[in-house]
Amino acid sequence: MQLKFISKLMPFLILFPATSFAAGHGGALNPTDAVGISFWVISVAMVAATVFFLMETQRVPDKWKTSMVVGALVTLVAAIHYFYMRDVWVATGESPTVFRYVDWLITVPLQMIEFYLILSAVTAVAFGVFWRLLIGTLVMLLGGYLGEAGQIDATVGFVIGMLGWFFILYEIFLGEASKISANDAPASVQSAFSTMKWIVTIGWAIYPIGYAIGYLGGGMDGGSLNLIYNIADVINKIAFCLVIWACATSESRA
Ligand SMILES: *C/C=C(C)/C=C/C=C(C)/C=C/C1=C(C)CCCC1(C)C
Repeated sequence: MQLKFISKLMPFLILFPATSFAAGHGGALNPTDAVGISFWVISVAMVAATVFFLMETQRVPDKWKTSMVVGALVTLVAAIHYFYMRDVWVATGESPTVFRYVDWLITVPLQMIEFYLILSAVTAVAFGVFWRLLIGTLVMLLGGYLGEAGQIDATVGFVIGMLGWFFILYEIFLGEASKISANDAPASVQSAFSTMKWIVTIGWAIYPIGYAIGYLGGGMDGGSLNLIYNIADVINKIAFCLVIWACATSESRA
């Protein structure tokens, strides 16, 4: 009873710190700064998505609640990092690389957990699925970070990152996760799994392409790279979690 009450208040509890972060500390946003504005708009969209997912959590059947809450955590964690990243960008004009990777380090594993959760909402799933997706994520992000931060050669970092990503793709296209989805999951879960799988393929491809142009190819200014990463995050965070929401609500109607 009490828990239910608190959970109803959650979305509003989140709005308070969010609006205080939103006030910003690094000074005013220049209306001609497209990158700064994209940080701003996306941070607001992440807060809105968080409230939406938390409210909707109360509407879906119990077995879907964890997936929905994890989805809300993805957008909440991203919202907070976006407010900070905007501050760094506005105050210094530099890429907030560390914040970006801290955000990815938290939100990408949470999204990998989602693959595990939507399957385990409907059938028994070995924990190895989760571990393999997690390890792939860590390798991918570690390689990328060391390369972007200049700790290792940018090409080596890229190759390590790509290997981690391919490992994830293998698991969801051909590995155990894909087999569980194909053999044991109802149609609604299969279709969510499939859409999420394609987001991880096509939506995620935007990041290595940005990295490659920025660090390996002709080079790109920090602003453009941030804009590319920002747009990719809208697809890969908000749309990704909306797919889970759609699955949970269509399952519950069925
Ligand atoms: C919400 C944030 C997401 C979904 C971030 C995803 C990031 C990637 C898929 C990054 C991938 C990279 C490679 C595949 C190669 C090396 C460089 C990276 C880290 C940009």
